[in-house]
Amino acid sequence: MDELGQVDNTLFPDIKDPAIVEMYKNMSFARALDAKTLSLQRQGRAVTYAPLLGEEATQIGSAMAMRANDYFVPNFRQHGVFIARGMPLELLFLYWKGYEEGSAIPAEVKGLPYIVPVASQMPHAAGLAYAQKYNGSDSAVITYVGDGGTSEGDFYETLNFAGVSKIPLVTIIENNQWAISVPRSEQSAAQTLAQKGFAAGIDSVQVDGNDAIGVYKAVSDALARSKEGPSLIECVTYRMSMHTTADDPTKYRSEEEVAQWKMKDPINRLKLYLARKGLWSEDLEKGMIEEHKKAIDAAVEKAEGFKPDPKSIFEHVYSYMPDTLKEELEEAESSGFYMSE
Ligand SMILES: Cc1ncc(C[n+]2csc(CCOP(=O)(O)OP(=O)(O)O)c2C)c(N)n1
Repeated sequence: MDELGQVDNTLFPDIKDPAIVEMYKNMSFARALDAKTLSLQRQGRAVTYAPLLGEEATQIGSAMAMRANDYFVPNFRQHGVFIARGMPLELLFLYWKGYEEGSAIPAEVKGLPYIVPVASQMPHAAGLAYAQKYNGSDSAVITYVGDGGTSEGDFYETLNFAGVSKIPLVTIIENNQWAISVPRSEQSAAQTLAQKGFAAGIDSVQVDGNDAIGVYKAVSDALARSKEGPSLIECVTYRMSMHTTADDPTKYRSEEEVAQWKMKDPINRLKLYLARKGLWSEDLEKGMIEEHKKAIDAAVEKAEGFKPDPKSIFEHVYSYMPDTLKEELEEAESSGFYMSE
């Protein structure tokens, strides 16, 4: 799909109109949630946040291509994927408010929690994919990594293992052009990041990451052949906002660059496509915005009503509490650090 929302029908995937409208709604929802979380952080109501603005097509397009039994392994920016997979929204807010409870992903979402060390999620994803193959399951695993993450050892080791073991792993490089202040051009001398997969014997492709239908097509094709082995998909997109709320991109990138990418806005592009097909209207837009606001406000209220239990910092570290941790908990309790209501 080009920037005017015109498609190449010879490449069009098997996706029906209602699903494309759903895709548009999910992308708009991801953007609304993004704006809300950023504003909460600015008001001191969230600890930190990594915005996804501009990356909605890569995230929603890929998440909607997943089949019910597929798993995903995110890094720290895939809020859109969580949304499309039915994550209870208040858990997302809890995570960004700094509560571990936000990492308790419901089983039906089939996702691992956010992870902050760059690329360390990839070996986890490879392990999960290996387990699917070992158990003869039909499920595949999708993992996400940034352009910066493709410079890490974990990235190469995962791809090498995936290629040799022919595991059902789809690696999505969310190439948003910047790894904090390091541009893509200083990240790798490779002509594309997708070609890093070829060396590992992996079916690899580069797609326009601002084209939700194109991403959907690449990911559904990769999933359809996942039983035969892994795939790598480089989604070329752009981080329109800051890296995280601790970052100021005006210090290292030009306004012209941002303005150029704004013209390739993924949501606007899909809207143009829907309008061409008579699937978009002012009423649809208005109703959708209201629905989104209601859902987000309700989730914020729930998250802000959450009463943390200080004891929880001692739990969930191990499958059972070892004696050393029990001692620490007892000490904390007797010192008054931990007081139950
Ligand atoms: C192993 C490791 N090194 C450094 C960092 C600090 N760090 C956090 S995000 C980031 C840049 C990541 O860039 P990229 O992989 O392109 O992802 P993006 O932020 O663009 O989504 C760095 C260096 C970290 N979290 N983990």
